[in-house]
Amino acid sequence: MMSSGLATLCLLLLHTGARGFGILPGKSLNHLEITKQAILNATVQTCHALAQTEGTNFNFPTQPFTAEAVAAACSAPQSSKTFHRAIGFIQLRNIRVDIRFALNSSFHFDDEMFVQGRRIITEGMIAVKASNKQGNYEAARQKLGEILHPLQDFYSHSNWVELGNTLPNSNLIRADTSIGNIAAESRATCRSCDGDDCKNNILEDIISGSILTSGYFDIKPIFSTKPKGKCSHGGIVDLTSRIEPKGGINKDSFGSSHGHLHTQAANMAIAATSQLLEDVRGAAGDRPFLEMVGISKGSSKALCFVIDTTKSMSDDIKAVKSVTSTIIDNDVGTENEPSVYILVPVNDPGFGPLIKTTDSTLFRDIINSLTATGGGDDEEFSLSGLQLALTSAPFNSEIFLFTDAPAKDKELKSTVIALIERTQAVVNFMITDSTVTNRNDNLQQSRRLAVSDAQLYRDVARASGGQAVEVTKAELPVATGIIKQSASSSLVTILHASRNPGKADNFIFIVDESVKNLIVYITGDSVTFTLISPSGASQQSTDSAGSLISASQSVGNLKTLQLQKQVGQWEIRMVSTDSYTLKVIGQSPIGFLFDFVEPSEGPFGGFDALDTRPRAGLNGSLLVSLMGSESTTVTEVALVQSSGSEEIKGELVTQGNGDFLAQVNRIPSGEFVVRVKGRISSSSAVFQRQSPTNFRASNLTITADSNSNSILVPGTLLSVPFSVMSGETDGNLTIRATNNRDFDSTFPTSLFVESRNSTHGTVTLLAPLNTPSGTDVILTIEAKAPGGADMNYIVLLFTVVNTVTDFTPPECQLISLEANCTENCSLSVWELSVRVTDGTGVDRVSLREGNGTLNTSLAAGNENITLVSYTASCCSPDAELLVVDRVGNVGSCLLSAGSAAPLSVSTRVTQSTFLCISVLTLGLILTELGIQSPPISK
Ligand SMILES: *[C@@H]1O[C@H](CO)[C@@H](O)[C@H](O)[C@H]1NC(C)=O
Ligand SMILES: *[C@@H]1O[C@H](CO)[C@@H](O)[C@H](O)[C@H]1NC(C)=O
Ligand SMILES: *[C@@H]1O[C@H](CO)[C@@H](O)[C@H](O)[C@H]1NC(C)=O
Ligand SMILES: *[C@@H]1O[C@H](CO)[C@@H](O)[C@H](O)[C@H]1NC(C)=O
Ligand SMILES: *[C@@H]1O[C@H](CO)[C@@H](O)[C@H](O)[C@H]1NC(C)=O
Ligand SMILES: *[C@@H]1O[C@H](CO)[C@@H](O)[C@H](O)[C@H]1NC(C)=O
Ligand SMILES: [Ca+2]
Repeated sequence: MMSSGLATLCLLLLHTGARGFGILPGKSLNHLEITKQAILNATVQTCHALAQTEGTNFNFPTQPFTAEAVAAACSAPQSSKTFHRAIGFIQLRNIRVDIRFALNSSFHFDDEMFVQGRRIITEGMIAVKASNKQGNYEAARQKLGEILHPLQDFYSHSNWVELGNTLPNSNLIRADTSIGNIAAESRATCRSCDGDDCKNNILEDIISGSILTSGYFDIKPIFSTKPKGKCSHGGIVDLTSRIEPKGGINKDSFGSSHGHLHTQAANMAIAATSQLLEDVRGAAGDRPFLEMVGISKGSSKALCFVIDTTKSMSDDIKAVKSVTSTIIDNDVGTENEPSVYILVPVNDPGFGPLIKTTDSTLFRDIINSLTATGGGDDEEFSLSGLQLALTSAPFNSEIFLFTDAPAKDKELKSTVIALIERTQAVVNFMITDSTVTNRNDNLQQSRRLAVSDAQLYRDVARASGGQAVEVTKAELPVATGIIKQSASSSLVTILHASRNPGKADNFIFIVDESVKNLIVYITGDSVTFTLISPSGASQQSTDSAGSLISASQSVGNLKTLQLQKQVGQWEIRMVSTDSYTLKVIGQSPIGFLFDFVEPSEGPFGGFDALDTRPRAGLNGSLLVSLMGSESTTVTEVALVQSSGSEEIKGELVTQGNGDFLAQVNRIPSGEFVVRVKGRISSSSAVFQRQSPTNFRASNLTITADSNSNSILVPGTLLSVPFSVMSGETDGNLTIRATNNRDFDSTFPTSLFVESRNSTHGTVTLLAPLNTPSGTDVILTIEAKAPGGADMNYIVLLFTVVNTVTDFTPPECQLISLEANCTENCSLSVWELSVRVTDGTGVDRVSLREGNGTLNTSLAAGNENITLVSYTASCCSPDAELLVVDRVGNVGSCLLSAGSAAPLSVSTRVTQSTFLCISVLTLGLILTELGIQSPPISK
């Protein structure tokens, strides 16, 4: 236990100690806000450009931008939630750097670690681009968050701002350039200072010579790493600032040593972040870039099927074909169109491959070509198929698994549940009776899944907040109706509860003004209930003429009720002796997102998102974000026991921007859901939302090595050390490591641990040599306590990156230019052809500026050359080509019709009216012209 003295000290550090732009909200701009502003800006720019190319309207949102307003401006209001989540995830990975790598100066550009810091950024950018290219956006976000941290810190920790620069240092996002004139190790950079004098503590010759330096930092009092004469970071935590030369230069907040320059530093960090995002966008293309930040066309949801395709399933496949067709026919082109389609076929032996596409026609063709063969009436690899779907579907997806057979891979249950908790996916099982042919009389019989086999599916469904629908084959078409309802982009869960074993219980839920299309799902045999509306009217389940239920349907074990809309508190009194689940959903723009977070034990405070289950029985925190309306506030966050009525309410701390930290004094040991209540301020009405997912805590704590940089190099064995700390029990832990790519992996299957002590192990992972860059690898390490009742896991995300040696963008070479532009520009055209070449190959050529016609073709016999022809009206005399190579190096070529070239430097470059330069060269030229002045060495 932490003593209260230590706790107080930590609190103090929270307010004063954060290094890098603060990670806690305050008046100064912190990493969270810097990151968010830049992402909002880059998203607006991208949507604006897309609207221009697509010829649609674009209305700039009003400043300051909000996620809601930007999503709406992008014509994707239904992406609001995924946009929020993407920004939040990138932010949390950014501030994690302060927690995991607090003392590694390379991650903060401290100690003049310029080369090392830049390497983190540029190597990370390669991984981000590779991930985007493979459509692995979560991996891209993770790496993006990690590298934005050092990029932003540069402007606070170095003297870039003090040198009088007004633009970001674009060389930090290029691997093959000079970062600037870096101070030699022996060169003094600061003098001791006191009070106001500290504004000018950097030596004059450093400033006048445009010499780049950064502050030294150390929390160890005795052995300082600060060489003689060097600047310090400054502040209470940095002990080097008490050694000559005393004082510091950081601009982390207004209260910092150089706090008078905080605003400049923070604004430049925003601009630098925008610039990095712009480069990532150039490499990805506009649509994939938007996907990366969580903005998609359509519903922002996946339509995801896992289908048993063994012989007995032909009726089921027919139902899937029909529901897929209906969804595609009704929703394509509307805001309910799934943004991505996923299919995992399961057969025997084996399962997969996973098919993921954004092309609805292709998906329909694939579904229509499914046939039911093989497998007999054996058990199938249904959980393996589900695991594959869970590692590929976007966060919060709804997955439908169709089968009539028991799972052959029951041991994967805990892994699947771990992945459900991490992705908050909702898994619905559509379980049909299997038809078996009796050997003796050759007659066909319908056989229901054994209760114990069905229970596995029920458990997984319940954990995810989904349903295990058990019907006959003939009833299936009716049951698939719930798939259509789940397609709505604004689906919210108002209540989800279950009782196993069944018992009578009363459930209360609040319906607010914003909720439409209120639906109640009940699964269970022989359930009866009484519904009581806010006005006090009641209706029994047996009463079909009541006024509260506008429509109801019963098929197999599933009952669906459509409720009349009445705002206020409803009650449903359930009576059943069999197990049952109750779920109330609706459509509303108001929703919430949350992460379990843990206060950092490091020197800088802040909190980190957990990749594991939280600790059982101890206090814990949740970071909750509200979305959908700017005028909502959280009034209550509670952890509600899933199978009982115990509620643990959290204490709320506002974080600004609609975020709240909820601190509970105990995380329950049993399954629980997260319920949020809040107020819509305009109407002071109360709303209620709930996580569909059931969460569990654990007495085991599992951590994995934070030094690994989440990159997997094909052919190189990666070791992932992990440790597990036990609670009160001792004995042998059962360990298992699984990954979504089936890569070779080793791990200890059993580890002995004493109570309250920890044990260590290592998982190794090997990606085969031919693995493409950008492949994402999701590694789940599980530890089961002796007896198997308690389990914890950690889910780690890696990106495969092949070694990159090409850091140069493609180059353009003029082949021909014909421009007969006359006085009246509308009567004449200009045309040119250009050869675009690159060492590793040209990936993409697109038009960034100009409204002419662009045609590209591969040069015969050389796939590293792309031929480009461009024709435009003389009224549009300038154009810019965006040229991207296969590893994502982004360059640009300026094209011009005539002698009125935009830059007078053109002749210096090509001796013609045609100007072709990479973005990098452009930077250098501008520098030479004194337009921008990053110090250049050599
Ligand atoms: C800091 O991080 C970099 C990049 O991951 C790594 O190469 C270096 O070894 C780390 N330094 C220390 C002292 O751990
Ligand atoms: C917004 O992004 C554009 C394009 O990348 C950039 O030119 C501009 O400086 C950015 N604005 C801010 C405030 O960073
Ligand atoms: C954790 O340990 C406590 C005390 O031994 C026990 O009551 C509780 O059930 C355990 N929690 C879990 C999730 O196993
Ligand atoms: C743990 O496993 C080891 C090796 O398999 C075995 O010798 C030992 O008896 C086990 N301990 C317990 C408490 O089960
Ligand atoms: C905890 O385990 C370590 C080895 O992993 C051992 O050296 C230490 O004595 C153990 N502590 C207790 C209290 O059992
Ligand atoms: C420019 O003028 C020449 C000579 O009149 C003609 O052959 C050529 O097609 C013209 N080019 C364009 C792009 O109009
Ligand atoms: Ca290249």
